[in-house]
This record gives sequence, structure tokens and C-alpha cells, in this order.
Amino acid sequence: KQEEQPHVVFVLGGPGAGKGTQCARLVKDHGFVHLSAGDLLRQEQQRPGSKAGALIKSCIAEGQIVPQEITIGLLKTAIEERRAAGASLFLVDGFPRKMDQAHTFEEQVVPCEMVLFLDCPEDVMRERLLERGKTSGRADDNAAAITKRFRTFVETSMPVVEYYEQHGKVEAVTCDRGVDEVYADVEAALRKHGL
Ligand code: UP5
Ligand code: MG
Repeated sequence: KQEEQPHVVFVLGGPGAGKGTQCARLVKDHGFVHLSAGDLLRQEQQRPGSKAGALIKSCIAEGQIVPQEITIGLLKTAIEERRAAGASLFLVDGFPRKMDQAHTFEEQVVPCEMVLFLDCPEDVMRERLLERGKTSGRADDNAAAITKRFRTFVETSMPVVEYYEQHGKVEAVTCDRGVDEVYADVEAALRKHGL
């Protein structure tokens, strides 16, 4: 089973669109492994002795994208660990956020099978993030950081979605609806690609 390439789905969408929420359900029902690039970066930031901790912290607080070497290193390690344990279906959440990351990952790891694009209006995402910010403890769930995250998403990350759109790999799901309704369309989108 190790010879077989892993299947990777990129789960993209603006801050607060619901990437983590939808991925958690897919793990439960469909046996995917969920790797959130943001979660891996936050873990690395807190790891004692991490050389990248300070840089990760400042990038996240400013809504900037962490240099790809760091993020891809963390993703590669996580994928290798889970593959060694027999996993083959991966949801890579919140990555790639920039074109260079997309190319490097596909060269060094594996081409993605499809992109699940969670499409949500900014006012809905802002409201969700501000609400979550009351309890999340996330350094970037405040009005000022949210504005910066939105700008980075539109300017730098949407071109990645458009690139994959041109290659016929994108399934878009509208996300300003209840979690269950969104999830039904997410499942249908994956089914279309045999996943
Ligand atoms: N919620 C979810 N779905 C809902 C629904 N249908 N109806 C009502 N409420 C819904 O959801 C957000 C909130 O909304 C939650 O409270 C949820 O209950 C509710 P969640 O599922 O967490 O949304 P998600 O899209 O995962 O939002 P998140 O805040 O995680 O998105 P970001 O893309 O901003 O965060 P991420 O962790 O991916 O990245 C953070 C930062 O890390 C980036 O800004 C960047 O600085 C850095 N980063 C990199 O540099 N490189 C990377 O590759 C990745 C991250
Ligand atoms: Mg998330």
C-alpha cells in the first residue's frame, strides 16, 4: 500500500468560511485524515525550541503567509507519519495560499486530486470570526487582524483557486448556510471525483 500515491484534496476558502468544520465531519464519516496548515503552524509556534516560532507568530498576527519552506516541511512530515500508519486520503486545509506553495507541494509531495473551494461572503465570515474570537484564544480573531486576513486571501490566495479552476479541479460550495446543508454539497462534490 505504500507504493500507491496518497490522495490529496486541497480545502480552500476565506478565513472563517468553515474549512475546519467541514473537514472534521469528513474525517468522522469518510475516513479522511485532516491536516490544517494553520493548526500545524500554531503547534510549531508553541513547540519549545522551535526555530520558526517567532516568525510564525508574527505572520499569523499580521495575516501574512508564512514562508513556504516552513509550512511544506510540517505538511510533509505529517503526511509521511500518517502514511506510515496506513492512511491514504488527505484533506489539506488552508493550503496552498500562494502560487509558489502550490507548485512546490505538487513537485515535492503529490499533485492534488481536486480543490474543494468553500465560498462565503466576507460579512458572514467576519461575524463568525468575531463570535469565535470571544473564546478561541486565536491571536488573529480580532477586527484588525481579520481585515488583514481578508486582504491576503483576496490578493494572494484567490489566484490559487483561479489557477486550479483553469485546470478543472475546483468544486465550489456556497457556505453562508447551515453546517448540514453545506456538508451535503461537500459530500456531493467529493463523490463527483470518486472520493
Ligand atoms: N462555522 C463554521 N461553519 C459554519 C456554518 N455553516 N454556519 C455557522 N457557523 C459556522 O469556522 C469558523 C467559525 O465559524 C467557527 O466558530 C465555526 O463554528 C463557525 P471554521 O470551520 O474554523 O472555519 P475556517 O475556514 O477553518 O476558519 P479559520 O479561521 O481556521 O481560517 P483561516 O484560513 O483564517 O485560518 P488558518 O488556520 O487556515 O490560517 C491562519 C493563519 O496561518 C493565516 O492567516 C496565515 O497567517 C497562516 N498560514 C500560513 O501562513 N500558511 C498556510 O498554509 C496556512 C496558514
Ligand atoms: Mg481553520
